[in-house]
Amino acid sequence: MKINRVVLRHMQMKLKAPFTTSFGSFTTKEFILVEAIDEDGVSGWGESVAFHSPWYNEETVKTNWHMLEDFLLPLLFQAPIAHPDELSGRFSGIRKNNMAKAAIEGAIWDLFAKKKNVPLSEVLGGTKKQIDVGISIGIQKGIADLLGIVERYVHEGYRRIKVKIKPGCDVEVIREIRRHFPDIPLMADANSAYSLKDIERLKALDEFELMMIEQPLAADDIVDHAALQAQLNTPICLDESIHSYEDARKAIELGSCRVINIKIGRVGGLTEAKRIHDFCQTHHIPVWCGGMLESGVGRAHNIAITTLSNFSLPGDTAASSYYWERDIIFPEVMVHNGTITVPDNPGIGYDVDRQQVTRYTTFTKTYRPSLE
Ligand code: OSB
Ligand code: MG
Repeated sequence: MKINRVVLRHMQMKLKAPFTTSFGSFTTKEFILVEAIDEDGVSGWGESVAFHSPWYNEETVKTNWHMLEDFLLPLLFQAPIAHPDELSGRFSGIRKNNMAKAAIEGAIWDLFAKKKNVPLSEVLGGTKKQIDVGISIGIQKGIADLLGIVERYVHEGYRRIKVKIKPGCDVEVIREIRRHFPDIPLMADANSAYSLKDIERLKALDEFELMMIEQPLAADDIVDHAALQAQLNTPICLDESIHSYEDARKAIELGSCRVINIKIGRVGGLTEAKRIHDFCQTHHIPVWCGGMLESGVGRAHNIAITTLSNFSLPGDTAASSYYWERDIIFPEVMVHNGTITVPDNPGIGYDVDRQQVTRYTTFTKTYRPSLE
């Protein structure tokens, strides 16, 4: 593949309802949409999952734009690409900035699959034709609101319910959900809100038979998580702590978790996501695909990677309509009885709706290989 140009678009999409975690509330999603166009005029699409502010990790929309403009796109333009797997090597001189790397790598994967005329899921080695999905519910004002929302999505058929917890908004909340829904597949995500000092509170969650507790301790930790996992019956799932294959290998070796949430952006792209998936499969660690409040483009990439066989637990890829009044892909992502039918069109398998893209674009810039 020879890339003729890359268009970066700064996007702003209003969420249907604010999404609240232990770090605060979102009302609008700001992100970078990446379009890579080859010499034949074929477009591949990617999405940066970095947020406006660095609460989830150290990256932001602005740092991603900077990394793409000043470092990653010049490396991309240096030479043609035979296979997207080459990009992780080409970018290896740039430390971290995984979400920026994944954004352009994702566009190249889509382009690669489109040139081969096969679905992205298939070029990644996925075989599932349908995937099971769950839903992630943000922190609500009161327990009554939360129970109402749980009821709604259980009724819609989502395959598991995830709720956000933080100190003071945990054991009682989970107890109440369990009282009303004794049998639903349920899990809790702490987004690093606890430390080992809270071990008794976390142990108190064991009685509710959660599928797992996601990222209870610090975002950069795998040592304390190992100590905690040794004391808990509930499996720990790591999210923020896993940035690479090497992180996954070390966490599994230490016993820091029994499940891993793979987010394509957090680990630097689909190539690394697949490596982690394969390693976890060999070591009997089930994985699932996390979410970052993506637009349809990011959602399509998540669906494609989830078709790999060790994505054996429902992920966070909800229907487009959970977050968006109107998505930027056509058709939008639909969930029926907790499953998504994997598209069988080439590449990401959904059409990007350029009219909607334009509507949500705040500014755009086109990059080309320099002429020497
Ligand atoms: O920790 O998984 C997380 C959203 C933003 C940042 C981090 C997380 C989340 C979610 C929602 O839980 C995932 C989604 O529905 O896209
Ligand atoms: Mg999480």
